[in-house]
Amino acid sequence: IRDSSGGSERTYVMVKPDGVQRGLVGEIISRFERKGFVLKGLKLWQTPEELAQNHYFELKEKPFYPKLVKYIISGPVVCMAWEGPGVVASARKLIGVTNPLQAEPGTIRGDFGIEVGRNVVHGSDSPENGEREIALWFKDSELVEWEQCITPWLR
Ligand code: RTP
Ligand code: MG
Repeated sequence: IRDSSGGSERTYVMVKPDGVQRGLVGEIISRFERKGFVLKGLKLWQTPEELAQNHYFELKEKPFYPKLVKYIISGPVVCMAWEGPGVVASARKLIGVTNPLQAEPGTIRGDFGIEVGRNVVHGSDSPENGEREIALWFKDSELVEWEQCITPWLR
């Protein structure tokens, strides 16, 4: 739908079941919002197992894959599509490295986690995967095309 060569790109961010249970949804949305990215899709829902398997298909051979899928379907998640220049890499920085014990303070995982299997949040690792994951988790009708009026104050 959108030409990512135009300087803007999209990423898929998800508050994982532990983040939802712990009441971190607002905190996490807030960090992306204050950074200046634009929210294009948002929903809370219970993930079907097949979707979780599809989302993590690249990790299918990893020993932790079955536990990972179980974790992702263990409770509701909050799905987000965020847009902005460089949003994929920037979201990964805001989120922090995979293992929360290694993640820098100030990052979401660095501030809120201690366990790699309970690392609070997901972010796409490339613009291609951003588009793939947004298409996987959202119907077209759940994504809203809108312009943020404060953009001139940001960039
Ligand atoms: P994510 O995809 O969730 O944003 O995380 P990531 O890119 O930082 O890490 P990735 O390698 O894609 O792994 C996906 C998720 O699998 C779980 N994991 N467990 N050694 C382990 O037990 C292990 N390694 C990875 C984590 O929940 C990780 O976020
Ligand atoms: Mg990943």
